[in-house]
Amino acid sequence: MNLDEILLAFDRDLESITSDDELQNLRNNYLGKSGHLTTIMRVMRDLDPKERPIFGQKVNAAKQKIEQALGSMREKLEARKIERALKGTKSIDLSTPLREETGSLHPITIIEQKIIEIFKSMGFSIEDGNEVETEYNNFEAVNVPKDHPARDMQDTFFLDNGELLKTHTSASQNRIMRKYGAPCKVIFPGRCFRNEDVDASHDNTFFQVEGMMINENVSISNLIYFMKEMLSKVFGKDVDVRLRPGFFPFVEPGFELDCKCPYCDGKGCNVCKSTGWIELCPCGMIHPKVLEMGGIDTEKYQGFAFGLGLSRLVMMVYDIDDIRKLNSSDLKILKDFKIK
Ligand code: FA5
Repeated sequence: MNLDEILLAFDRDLESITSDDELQNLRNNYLGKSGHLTTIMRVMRDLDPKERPIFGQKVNAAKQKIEQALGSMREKLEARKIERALKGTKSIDLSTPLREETGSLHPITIIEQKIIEIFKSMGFSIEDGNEVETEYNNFEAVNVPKDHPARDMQDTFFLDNGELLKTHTSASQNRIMRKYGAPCKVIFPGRCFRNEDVDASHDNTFFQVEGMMINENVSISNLIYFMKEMLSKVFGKDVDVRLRPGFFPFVEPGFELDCKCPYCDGKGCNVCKSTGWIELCPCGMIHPKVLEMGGIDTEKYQGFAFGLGLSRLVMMVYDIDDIRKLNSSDLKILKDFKIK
């Protein structure tokens, strides 16, 4: 074939192309190593030297023409693919207003982050606890030996391997004492699990924030100071607290810390059930046995610990009437919470 015949044949072949593979074969047939244009270049050798440049230019022009035609065909094939994909789908209305639905933080996360920031600003370190724990850390290390009646206070999910889902954040106390030694100021938020009947204020999965301060001369007034600071910052106003005696094997003395209802300032409302006070978190001076098991010198150091019910605090902040809403996957409920 001469050059004109090659171009005519190419045009004819191009018309029948329907796929990317066919297009690639066509390219190889004309521009490939043994393609028509490559082959015809060999003719140059037999030409009169004067005619060679003219012939070379003609071959290059033909090559360009073929390249362009192959490019256009590639675009056509792409367009056909898109057309096929869109067939049967509804047409797109570009004038439809954009639906600006963005994700939001879970209310537990919002308050947890707030508490973390507040305690950080007061010099506390933040730690993460395990959700699967040893029986030792969850019970023995916090002075709840086997057969101690206090174990019944926290119905436990045991795992087949003898470990358990931690029933309280206190399960991390021993590990953290061993990590930090004394003195230390640490808070450790975490998810806890209890195998108990669920109702509006009890869930089998809930969050606590544990706090611990160990140093020389630490007393319960340090605890009162930090809790007042934290609550006043969470509620954005001065909040009073009070202590009542409470029993927990890991603290001595132990207390229940109540805060004056921030909604009615102690006058009585439906949040505080007309009592003016809200039971907020158990706390106390860490039992010397617990400190010893954590490797702390009890001659020199004392400490306080508290176990704040984070899920219950979140319910209070956002006026949520049922704790189970917090673990629900219903976005209609969860998206209503805005950052306070
Ligand atoms: C404890 O868990 C102790 N470890 C707290 C502690 C730490 C005391 C350090 C002293 C020193 P308690 O079982 O009371 O204590 O739980 C603490 C808080 O967790 C409760 O006040 C409550 O707010 C929350 N809580 C307990 N059980 C549930 C539950 N089933 N659902 C939701 N919140 C719960």
